[in-house]
Amino acid sequence: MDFLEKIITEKKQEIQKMPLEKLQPLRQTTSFYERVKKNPEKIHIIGEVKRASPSKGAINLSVNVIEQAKAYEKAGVTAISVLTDPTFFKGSIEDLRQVAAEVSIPVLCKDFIIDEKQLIRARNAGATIVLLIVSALSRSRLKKLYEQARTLGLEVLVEVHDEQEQTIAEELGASLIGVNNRNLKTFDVSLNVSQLLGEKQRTDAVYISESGFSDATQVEQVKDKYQAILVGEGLMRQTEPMDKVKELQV
Ligand code: IGP
Repeated sequence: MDFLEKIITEKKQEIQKMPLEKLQPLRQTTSFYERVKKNPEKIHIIGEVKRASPSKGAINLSVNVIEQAKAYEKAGVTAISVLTDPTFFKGSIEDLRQVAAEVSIPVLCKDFIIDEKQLIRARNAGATIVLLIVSALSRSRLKKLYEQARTLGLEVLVEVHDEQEQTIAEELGASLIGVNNRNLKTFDVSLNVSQLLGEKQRTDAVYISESGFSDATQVEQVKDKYQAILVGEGLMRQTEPMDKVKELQV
């Protein structure tokens, strides 16, 4: 079983125990899409709160998520991503709730979403963006969850890793398309993925290059084709995350 299959199996059990929450009001903020389109010159950064990962183990388990998120916001990130998976990433929906209560920019719920209950829970905790991973979902399920998320007023980051998945995201009409440089089945990371798919963009979506960024030279390599990058580990290992955000802002 590859990692993705493993996490989906685990996720199904997590969801069985998850109550269907009563819908709370959507947290109000200017959309990520609008923020990027209004300021197309700069490379936008999504700073991620990531305590651990299945490929790296512990990254920063005892991080103060509020301080971390505030530092990102102060340094000028356009949105904050919070890993909420407990089993493999040691995150929680409470991490997201705390962050969303303390910042005013968009917050992305980073999880393996396969059920509408997760969308409602994310929105109630203050997320305004949710992640849908093409390789984790059937096409019909992807379409259904995408529509449900949009109906809930959420922005959807549709994550892809190859050209076929990119076409699926584009045909879905996704306005945020994330190209993950990490293969979720093998954990291999390569910016070549972003460079290759960068040549194939066919929509006016905001394209986001995700994973593996730790210095400005890497950002230079993708900034012509991508309007944004998503950075986790590269910020979580810093004692001064603000300085790192500024350094990556090429
Ligand atoms: C961040 P990195 O290499 O900067 O820590 O990566 C982010 O892209 C990564 O956490 C991620 C992810 C995902 C995690 C991208 N897609 C899907 C869980 C699920």
